[in-house]
Amino acid sequence: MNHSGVASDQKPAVEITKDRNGIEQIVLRNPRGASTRVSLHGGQVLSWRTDRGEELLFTSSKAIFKPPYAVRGGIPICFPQFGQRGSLEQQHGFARNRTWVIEENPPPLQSYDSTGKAYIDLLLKPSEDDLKIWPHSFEFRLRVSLTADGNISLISRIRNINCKPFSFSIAYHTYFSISDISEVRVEGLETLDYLDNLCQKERFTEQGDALTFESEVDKIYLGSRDIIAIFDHERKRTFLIQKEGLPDVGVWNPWEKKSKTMVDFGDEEYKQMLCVNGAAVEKPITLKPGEEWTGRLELSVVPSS
Ligand code: TA6
Repeated sequence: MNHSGVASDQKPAVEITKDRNGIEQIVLRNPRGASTRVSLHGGQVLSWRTDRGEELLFTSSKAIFKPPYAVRGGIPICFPQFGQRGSLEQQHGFARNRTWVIEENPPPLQSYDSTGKAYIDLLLKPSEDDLKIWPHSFEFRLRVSLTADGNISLISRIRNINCKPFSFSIAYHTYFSISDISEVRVEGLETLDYLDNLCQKERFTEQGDALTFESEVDKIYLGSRDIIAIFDHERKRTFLIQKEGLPDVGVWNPWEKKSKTMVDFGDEEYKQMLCVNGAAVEKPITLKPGEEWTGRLELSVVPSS
């Protein structure tokens, strides 16, 4: 048995590697062979594979894997803002463009926990330059886990270590890999109000049917239930999004015209992806000095007819 408590012919539960730019990545595996891969660039989940090695998250073939770009795919962490044009360098904040570190407590090469879950704890703190553009000291701890069933969970704990309150927005900008955007429907957002980014964030109310897609969509659904389902009819599978502390859900597909304007996205790739993002956007979260916020997202995939 090696130090991770895994038979020597098995790969370790937690493995630290590097990408082609020398940026550290952590691979988490479960005993059945499912895996997920997280980059220290942005604390971004880049891959989530089934025990048969099937990739469940979308990453563009034109993605740029080095700063200052966020990788176009996986699960970028949008913090401390989302969809705001203005002071910060990017509309979705700087967390996804920063180098995170591995928290050594407990040691990262820990084997599975008692439930067969492999996990890694990452930490982001603002640099001096970050504090110049966003003058609020924080500690952002992110635990990425892969369960024995092959589900991934992201638990964010954001603590205000400032001497005055601050507010933030957050989104897990999740790129799901799908068979064909015209074969997909989303359930759990019916009848909710939403802000439409294609209509100057004007507020509308969703109709009573499941969402299907025939054109560009860029909406933030407000006050949603804590479980959303994405049915991929052709692949006969359903993604389940379970969340806590994330009242809103972003839904985005750039469709054909917008795709052609994105250098890190293929012209036809809109057909194979859909973003459904657990978020807290409409009402930013305010933390008093010393206060900590926790937000959880768990993704699973189940067979469906
Ligand atoms: O998820 C919705 C959205 O705000 C879209 O408007 C689009 O800009 C997308 O995020 C991607 O943003 P990014 O900054 O990653 O290119």
